[in-house]
Amino acid sequence: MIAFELTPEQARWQEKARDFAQERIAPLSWGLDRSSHEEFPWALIRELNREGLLNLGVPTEYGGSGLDVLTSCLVIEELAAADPGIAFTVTLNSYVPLMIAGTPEQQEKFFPLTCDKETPGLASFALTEPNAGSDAGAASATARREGDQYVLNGEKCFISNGDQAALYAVFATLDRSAGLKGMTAFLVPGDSPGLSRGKFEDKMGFRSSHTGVFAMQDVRIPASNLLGKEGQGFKIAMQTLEVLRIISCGAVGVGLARAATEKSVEFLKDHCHPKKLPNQQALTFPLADMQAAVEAARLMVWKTAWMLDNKVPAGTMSGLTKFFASDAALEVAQRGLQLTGPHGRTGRYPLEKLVRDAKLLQIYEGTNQISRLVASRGILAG
Ligand code: COS
Repeated sequence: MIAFELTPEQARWQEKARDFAQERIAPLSWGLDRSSHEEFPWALIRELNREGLLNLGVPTEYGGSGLDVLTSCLVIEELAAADPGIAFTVTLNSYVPLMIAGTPEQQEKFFPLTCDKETPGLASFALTEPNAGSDAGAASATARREGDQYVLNGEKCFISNGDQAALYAVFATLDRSAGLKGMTAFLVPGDSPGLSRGKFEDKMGFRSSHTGVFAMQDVRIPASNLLGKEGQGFKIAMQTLEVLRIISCGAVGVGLARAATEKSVEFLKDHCHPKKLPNQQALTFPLADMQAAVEAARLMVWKTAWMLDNKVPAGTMSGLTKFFASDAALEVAQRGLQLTGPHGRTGRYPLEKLVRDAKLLQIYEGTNQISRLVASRGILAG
């Protein structure tokens, strides 16, 4: 049985997110993009937290909103339609490896770092290194066991919230000779002695979110901060990415593409004769293509989110959805920019910004080449 109706609860979250996004985020989006973005929008993050829109997937008993993946995607589409970078920051607090692999004791201990009602912290997924991007298994950060502690060393780069997270999920190897089976995941609080954060990247898009480097020099953490078991780090990273590719890329891409379409419609209505416009097909046919892309990407996001919520293996769909939704977002934003012309470089019709944001969707949470690799392997495996 297939039903596309939202439950009353889902519709309530969608409406709440839409209202907040349009009233509180949209007016700030252009300024956040244009500023030097040294100031992280903490005031907005705290507001999102107060509204229950920051720790979406975290169980309510730990201070989160307890949403499933599908409902989170509805919320994220709304936030992304107002500002994709802010939506992206939110997604990292919602489905961190602590959600996926943390024990109840670890969740009880660490979620207060990100869910505190007044001073919520941000979470970070720290996998990438200067010499290990697409080939995530080549990560060379090390961990060694000393008594009842682990000692971590190494450098991580291109880490979202890397310059300021309260909690990092760090992937490091206990045994380089064991390859992927040596990779292990650890929970590292941001204030751990020996952890030094570098400057954030001055990047082309998603300028309202921060991406940075951090280094670990003999960072000591209790053995109880081991996430999963020794050697399970690679699997935990892949499981996390399977979800993030839907919520951080798919749902963000749908919101971005929707905003690009809506802004283009607004522009055409503002600038064209209302009676002539419907017959000006050079202007209106692109709208049909743009809307088709939004609808198709949304269906893929909803289906994959449903699969994740219902524990249906979703690796292939996650890969397909990631590249389809992000390719669609870039295509739609570029078409919108072409339609709006020079007006598309302004804050009123910010298509140029959406093009820059959309390009990054094709790169993060695994490049679209990696997504095609994951999906095609799944197709061949049947
Ligand atoms: N869930 C659980 N386990 C998974 C999994 C998943 N979604 N995906 C892979 N695994 C397991 C495999 O089953 C395999 O385990 P076994 O050895 O026990 O069979 C193991 O992980 C290795 O998988 P695989 O053989 O596919 O690894 P490869 O090195 O060939 O490929 C890719 C891994 C390239 C897909 C991986 O490195 C990757 O996703 N890279 C991109 C990293 C990325 O997205 N970085 C962005 C970080 S955040 S911006």
